[in-house]
Amino acid sequence: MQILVAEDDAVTRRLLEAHLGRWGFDVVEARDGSEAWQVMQSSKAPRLAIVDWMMPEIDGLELCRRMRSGTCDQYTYIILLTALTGEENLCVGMGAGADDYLTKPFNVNELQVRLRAGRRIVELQDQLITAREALREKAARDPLTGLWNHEEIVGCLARELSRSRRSGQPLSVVMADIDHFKAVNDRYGHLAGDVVLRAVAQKMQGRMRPYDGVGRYGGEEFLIVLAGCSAENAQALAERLRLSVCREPIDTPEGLVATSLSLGVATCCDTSCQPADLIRSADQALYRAKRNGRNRVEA
Ligand code: GH3
Ligand code: MG
Ligand code: MG
Ligand code: MG
Ligand code: MG
Repeated sequence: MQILVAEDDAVTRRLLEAHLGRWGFDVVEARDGSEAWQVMQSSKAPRLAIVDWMMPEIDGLELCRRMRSGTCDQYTYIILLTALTGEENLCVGMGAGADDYLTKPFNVNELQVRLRAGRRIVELQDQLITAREALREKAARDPLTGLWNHEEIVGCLARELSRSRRSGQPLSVVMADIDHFKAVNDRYGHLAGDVVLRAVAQKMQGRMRPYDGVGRYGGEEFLIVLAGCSAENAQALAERLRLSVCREPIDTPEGLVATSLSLGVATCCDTSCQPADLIRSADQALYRAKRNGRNRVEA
């Protein structure tokens, strides 16, 4: 684990570095507060810090305040290490944002156990962040297909649309609907229907670029958001999707199920275009594809 040592006194700094190196820490040294603040502004800043109070320019207190001002990406556990003793100084130091306070000359064993406590807190926080990210990801997915759920894909469309407005890049969407899916359920049962849904979703996902958004818009309807994709390219992609689904039947426990998709394509054509406009146009194109015989692409 990386640790920042912010200390203007070379002797103390070398002493600290020797101990920390022995305890397995990867030491990042700063010879004053400004250097320390530069280190802390990087996205890979150390999560533990030993900070001296009295340093030229930016002192330890000011460094603590800046580190707690909300501009750093992650939380860093700070041990303030200072020759200033007494309860009053301790209150000022911890009031500025330090997590712990140690006076010089410091006891090596005490520093080691206090660092261990800091490390526990940093590790616990990392576990919480990982768990929260996993929950957020899970909440954004459709449980049956693993695609983005309705809210997420509509949110993705809104974000990509405002991005494309700023960049002037085109944006296309595809609305895809499985043909006669009710009949699949009626004939093979809902479990086989679910297998078909998952297989179609997998085929779609497999054909997308990593930055395309694919979501389950509703029951057997899928919305695809294609950032930077022209009308022509979106139609070609929709056609490839159509072919990949209708070319081979889907293997289910109830037997092979022939499946096809109807697809509607819409492309953003002016800066006033809203997410709802694009969805409406894609829906209308999809409706034409159904009316014109299904298993086809319309724009
Ligand atoms: P069309 O070609 O006009 O789209 O006909 P369709 O039968 O596909 O369309 P319709 O809207 O009449 O029926 C959609 C069916 O999709 C009805 C519904 O039971 C089924 N469905 C929706 N969600 C699921 C699901 O999660 N699992 C299964 N097995 N079926 C679903
Ligand atoms: Mg000093
Ligand atoms: Mg439908
Ligand atoms: Mg359908
Ligand atoms: Mg229908």
